[in-house]
Amino acid sequence: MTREVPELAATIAAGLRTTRFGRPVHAYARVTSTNDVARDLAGDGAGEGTAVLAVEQTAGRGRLGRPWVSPPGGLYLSVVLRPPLATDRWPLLGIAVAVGAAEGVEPASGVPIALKWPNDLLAGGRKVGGILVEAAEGFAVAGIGINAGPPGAAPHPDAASLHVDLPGLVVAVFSGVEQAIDLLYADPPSVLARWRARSATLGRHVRVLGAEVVEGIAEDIDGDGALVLRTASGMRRVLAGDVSVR
Ligand code: BT5
Repeated sequence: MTREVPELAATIAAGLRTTRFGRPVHAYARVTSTNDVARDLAGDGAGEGTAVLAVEQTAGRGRLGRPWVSPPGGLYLSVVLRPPLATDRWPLLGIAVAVGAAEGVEPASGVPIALKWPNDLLAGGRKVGGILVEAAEGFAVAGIGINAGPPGAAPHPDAASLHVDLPGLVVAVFSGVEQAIDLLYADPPSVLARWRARSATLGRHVRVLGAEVVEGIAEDIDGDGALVLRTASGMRRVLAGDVSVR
């Protein structure tokens, strides 16, 4: 891990409108993955909302060990969660964090944000952000990556990138995610309703690559966060996978 960037942490702290999220926020110039640093802090007892931000990641990751390209300019943020929920509800954390991130990014950037199941953020149909929730004993770490930088500088083919003030984006994401997580803890169905309202997946003919390939019309997201598909052979639920629109 490299040096801390206290002036960045201070700028964000000065703008925070949350009660827990980002309190505190640790900012670093460069880390392997902000999820690794947040996991260590949580293992040492850090409370819910403790956050790690990095200017750049050298080994940013997505789901299933896939890489997350993380050059300077983008938002790389991880937040410690201590959900007061039965662990069979924890798959909903990623859904809630995606809803909250979208609700923060949209007003901060002025760009409409849609959600692709399970928790990709899309701008203009292209992936502009992703969420990686990693669970451990008694806590989870929610990793949030949002592409940002100069106009036209997307870090990945087919990706979108936002031209925004980064500290303002971080503050907005903290607010959105705290609200969505609080809503999840109090009333999970209302988070699902907010996810549906932003969905770019429901109603589409999709192919889901998970434990197996399932193709059909994406009808709904159920109370477990699973995607419900109408297939040629009946209704199917898929708990994890990657969606492509047919
Ligand atoms: C995700 O995985 O979308 C979750 C990404 C989470 C990143 C954050 S950053 C802070 C925290 N620390 C971490 O180390 N991770 C979290 P997944 O759905 O598996 O998507 C990964 C795929 O997206 C890759 O295989 C690429 O095809 C593509 N990709 C990689 N980098 C990208 C980028 N910057 N923008 C758009 N797509 C990208």
